[in-house]
Amino acid sequence: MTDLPTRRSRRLAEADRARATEHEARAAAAEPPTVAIDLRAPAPVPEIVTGRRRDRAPGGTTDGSDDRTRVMGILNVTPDSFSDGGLHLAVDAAITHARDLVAAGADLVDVGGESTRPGADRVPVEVEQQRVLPVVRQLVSEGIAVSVDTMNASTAERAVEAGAAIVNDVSGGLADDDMARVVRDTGAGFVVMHWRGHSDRMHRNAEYAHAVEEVRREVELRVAELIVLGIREEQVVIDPGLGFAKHGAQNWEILAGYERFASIGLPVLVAASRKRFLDGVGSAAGAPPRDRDLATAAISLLAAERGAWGVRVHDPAPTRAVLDVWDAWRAARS
Ligand code: PMM
Repeated sequence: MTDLPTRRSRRLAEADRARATEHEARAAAAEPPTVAIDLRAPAPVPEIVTGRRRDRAPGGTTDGSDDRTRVMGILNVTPDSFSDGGLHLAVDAAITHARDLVAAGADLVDVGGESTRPGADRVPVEVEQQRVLPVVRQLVSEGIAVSVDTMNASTAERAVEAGAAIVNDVSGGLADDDMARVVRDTGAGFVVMHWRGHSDRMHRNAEYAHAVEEVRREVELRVAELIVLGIREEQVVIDPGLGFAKHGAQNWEILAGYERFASIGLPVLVAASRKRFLDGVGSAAGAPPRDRDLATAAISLLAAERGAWGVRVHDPAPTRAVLDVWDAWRAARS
């Protein structure tokens, strides 16, 4: 007799093992799918998004209980933005300009490293981050509220880690599949702009039977998708995307239809500053974009009067002046 297994007993053992593996595979396949439940408390949403703005104007309330329209100052750290491209490309110049924006009345500074003007090419994400992250870090260290204007999830994530309160994404999360996760996990504010494609093709996409209703429906749908992906309503600010896949007159229709956007029930950002549809309105036709700041301020006032959450402007001074007038007017009424 020997202890060595016979060929037959080896075959039987192999057959047993094969049956066991098959059984395990069948059991695994039959198991119900597991659902991951995130038990972490949701990250708090910054107050600049949800809360009331610090009182600054004469005639406003002193208990901090007003909720006036926020002024978002534009800081394009780019060589090619349509109105200020190349002016603030160096980190020092960008930081100096951000301080000027705040001194002129901006409540927060919107830092972007990729131009989205019609026809603009995409910028490598590393270049975008080299432009914006040092600026975001410095501004945050000075106590300045910052939003980051980006379509890239990794830039958004790093900027929020550096202290940015808001992600301002002109694509509303459509350009990068990972954006919704970043916004959901960080609790950052999220500006969801109406978008129909990248700058190289946005003019071809400006086809509407009824611009206001179609833009409204598309914004509402996008927000619903984001909510399904786990973003909370209180994180969201909507923006109809003036100048993005919209021809001149369509932008005026959108502004005139402001209440349709407000009726979605979310805060609204109006970003008309210096855009081409303002050419010749309140300034000479063909004048440089910076000559459109008075027209921009007029739109800021009309938007604030309708309760806009914020206005996004290149030069906060005229906008701050008209908003202070509106605050004094309101204060006298109540
Ligand atoms: N427009 C530009 C860039 N970012 N962000 C939002 N939310 N809305 C806009 O309309 C918008 C934006 C266009 O370029 P600019 O920075 O020179 O204004």
